[in-house]
Amino acid sequence: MNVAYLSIGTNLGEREQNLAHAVKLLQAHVTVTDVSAIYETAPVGVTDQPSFLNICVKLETEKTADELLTVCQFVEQELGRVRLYRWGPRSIDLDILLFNHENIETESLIVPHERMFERAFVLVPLADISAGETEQLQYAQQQLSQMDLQQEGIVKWAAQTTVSQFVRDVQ
Ligand code: GSY
Repeated sequence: MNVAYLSIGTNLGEREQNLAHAVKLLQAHVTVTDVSAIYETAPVGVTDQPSFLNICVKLETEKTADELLTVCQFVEQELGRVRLYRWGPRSIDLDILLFNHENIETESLIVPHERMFERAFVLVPLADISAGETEQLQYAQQQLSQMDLQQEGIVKWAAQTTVSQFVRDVQ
């Protein structure tokens, strides 16, 4: 059994619904065990765009990392992912952050995610669903402890719930 963590973000359309939909779609392919609180986060990269809602989820799966990437891309397509331009607004974005304790570098996938340790919008929700179980997660905690969340523009938007509560209104 593999354990993976994903970051999910959205800043177009019905943002909260987009997140719930994404988690519901993931459940058809993997076992989502934990979901973080929802955070409203200031855009990183191109800053002149709407604020994001971000979450992280923890999942268990027999799939390989490459197969999990295919699932993430499928979920993005199912939700009719719109991405206006690189680093710009998008309806939904799923990134694999961690896959077990592995370091993966292929043409299509880099794990741990290249920029995760410098992004508060990733590290804050990740801290809700992890507790330093691996060296990578300990490093994530350490990086987070050095960040000023007010300055990073991170605000809790909705409290953490169970996964089934999180997807309860999705048809
Ligand atoms: O990398 C994911 C898309 N993205 C985000 C995001 O999810 N949240 C915030 N706050 N800024 C972002 N910039 C990009 S690109």
